[in-house]
Amino acid sequence: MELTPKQQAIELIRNSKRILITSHVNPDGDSFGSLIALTLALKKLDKDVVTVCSDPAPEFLRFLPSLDVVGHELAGAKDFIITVDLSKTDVDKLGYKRLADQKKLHIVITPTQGFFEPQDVTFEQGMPRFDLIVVLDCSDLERIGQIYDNNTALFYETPIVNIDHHISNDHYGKVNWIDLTATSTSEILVALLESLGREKTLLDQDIATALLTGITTDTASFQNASTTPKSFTVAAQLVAAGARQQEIVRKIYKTKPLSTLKLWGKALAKVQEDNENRFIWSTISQAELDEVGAQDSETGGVIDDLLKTAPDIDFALLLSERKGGVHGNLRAVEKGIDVARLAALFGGGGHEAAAGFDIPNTTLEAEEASILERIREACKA
Ligand SMILES: [Mn+2]
Repeated sequence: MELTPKQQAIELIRNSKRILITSHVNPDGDSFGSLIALTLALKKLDKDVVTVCSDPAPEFLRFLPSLDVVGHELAGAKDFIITVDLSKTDVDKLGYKRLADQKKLHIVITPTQGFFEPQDVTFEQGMPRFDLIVVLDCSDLERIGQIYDNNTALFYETPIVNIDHHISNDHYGKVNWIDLTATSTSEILVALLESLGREKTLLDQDIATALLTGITTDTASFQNASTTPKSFTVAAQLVAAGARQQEIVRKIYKTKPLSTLKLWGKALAKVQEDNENRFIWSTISQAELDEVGAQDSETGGVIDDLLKTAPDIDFALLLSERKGGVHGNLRAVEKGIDVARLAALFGGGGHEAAAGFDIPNTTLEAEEASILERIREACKA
């Protein structure tokens, strides 16, 4: 009988010793929650784990336990091997000397007798340092960012387990565990940890807190249309395992920097509605971000906390200027509205209830009207 993706993922993880774990750029609560949870759990299983994300955690996630298990650079993904032919003479001593001023390293080989010659020495790249790569919450490999760009060969040479809940996932793994009914990757990981743990539970207070953070942020506190009975069951299980739910709510929803509140003011003052196509939209320009001293990442909350609360709409759209381009954020309010389909019009992706897109090297002024026009056309189609 053929194994399910879940069973294959579990087999691969069980049989691997050195595991690299990563996720997407612009990380959110689900990517960091799942990165931390899987790292801590695999360490309990005595796996040799390296976890990296191309970008650091945004400010609102800095309360997460064991945040420092996630690095930002992948150093030495492969060893460099120097081979010395010992058929003429053997090695008596081996040492090295670092020439700091010349940025050089001398490797000193003292023979037992005679001498070594250049032709006795050969070089090669070692095997990748990992048996397995687990990519979390990431619809395609490019979304991993510089960790992928700088180590492309590693990603081709090493088997990948791809665990995600986005409909736009392009199945780049050897094993693709894509559960579209899950609210978040963190929710999928609860099932993974249950199976990996076998006789004793891997869940502890920190792991449960990290996973509940992912579920909470991806469902906007269980408000999104994607919230299912199962997500409540899983959340209850995590709270029972010691997840610090009040801390999550306090840190994520009740602590807003003044800059975020000012930004909300700007966005709210400009909300417009399209009654015919049942959506609302607003914009945040780079000048407004600068004026209130807010970071790009603070725009994310605007759509979840404010725009989605409007009555009688199917979805909300927020357009913001980010990194020299225009970023679109879409949220479904009514169940059955698929905003990933709208994001795809602009080369973006996501899932039914929440999606986004980026149009590089442009401004709001240049794009706003044509974006709205294409979205209206798609609404009518
Ligand atoms: Mn997610």
